Amino acid sequence: MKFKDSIRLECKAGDGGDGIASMGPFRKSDGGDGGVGGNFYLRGSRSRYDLGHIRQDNIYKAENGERGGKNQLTGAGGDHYYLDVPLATVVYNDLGEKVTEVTEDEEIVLLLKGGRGGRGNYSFRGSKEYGNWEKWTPGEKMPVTQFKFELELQSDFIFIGYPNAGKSTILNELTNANAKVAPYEFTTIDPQKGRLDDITLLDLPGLIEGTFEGKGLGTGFVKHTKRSKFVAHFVSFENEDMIGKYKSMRAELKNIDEELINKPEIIILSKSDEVSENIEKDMIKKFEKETNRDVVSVSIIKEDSIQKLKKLLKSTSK
Ligand SMILES: Nc1nc2c(ncn2[C@@H]2O[C@H](COP(=O)(O)OP(=O)(O)OP(=O)(O)O)[C@@H](O)[C@H]2O)c(=O)[nH]1
Ligand SMILES: [Mg+2]
Repeated sequence: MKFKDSIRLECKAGDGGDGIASMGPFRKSDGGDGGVGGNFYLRGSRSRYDLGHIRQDNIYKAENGERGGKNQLTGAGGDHYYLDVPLATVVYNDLGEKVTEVTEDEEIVLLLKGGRGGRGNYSFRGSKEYGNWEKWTPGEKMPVTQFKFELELQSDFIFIGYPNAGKSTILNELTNANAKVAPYEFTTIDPQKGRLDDITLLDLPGLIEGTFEGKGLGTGFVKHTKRSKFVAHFVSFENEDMIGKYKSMRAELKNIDEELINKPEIIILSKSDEVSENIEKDMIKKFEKETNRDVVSVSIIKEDSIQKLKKLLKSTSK
């Protein structure tokens, strides 16, 4: 299924129930008020991956309030509607103005308030209108409202690097994720999420020179980098000039979105099994000197390197 990070949706809160006119014993008005309509809520769900579970051809509705009853009975309130959304979901109205956002698991945000119930004839007692026993008012009718939902994935680390650097392999190794891995470029088309204890990792499609101009898979993923705290920058030992590759990726990131190079970054030198240990150690030193950042090397076949990487992710995100 295609990753869905943007949808248009029609939502509606429940209508208020009508009040009623009713004549009780001794010709006394006893018609109850209508019930209040259900509210429309959004509920944050950490386990939702995208907006794909929401059908756009549906109008999502909260339940209407019921009519009032005889004997001064107020109608039942309509049930609220809770629409589960992934994190973070940002909601815009049809003028493009931001209405609200949902950023926390289980967070409940009111999107549309249910309609007020109408008045039954009993409620007019004591007023001039009481004489007119037929007096009642309708419940408040709620409109269908158009929204745009935009998903902006939240994460602690985003995985960034050239295609084929081993990003998805490492994501799968560290987390419960099951991202596709293959020995060719642009295997990952959509962002892939995984959790390492309480740390969220987000594996992004590989980037190349010119991505900012639409080459490769383009920059559609950029909105999913905004809410990440750190960059995990992958450079594979398969490259002859690793520092050069690193620098051109940084230049590319700057073109894509200036904010990307201002985020705190750790550097992961991947596929360390491709070189000797001496080359590996030298390269770590070179990168540390050049960048002044935390640098680790990693190989999928070296368990101790995976443990080291885990440690670095945890200490960085603290
Ligand atoms: N030798 C070696 N190969 C690896 C290692 N990690 C991953 N690979 C291989 O490298 C290839 C690419 O791995 P992916 O995890 O798909 O790379 P990616 O960075 O996610 O690639 P894109 O999704 O295309 O950006 C696969 O054939 C992996 O099996 C490693 O530590 N050592
Ligand atoms: Mg991948």
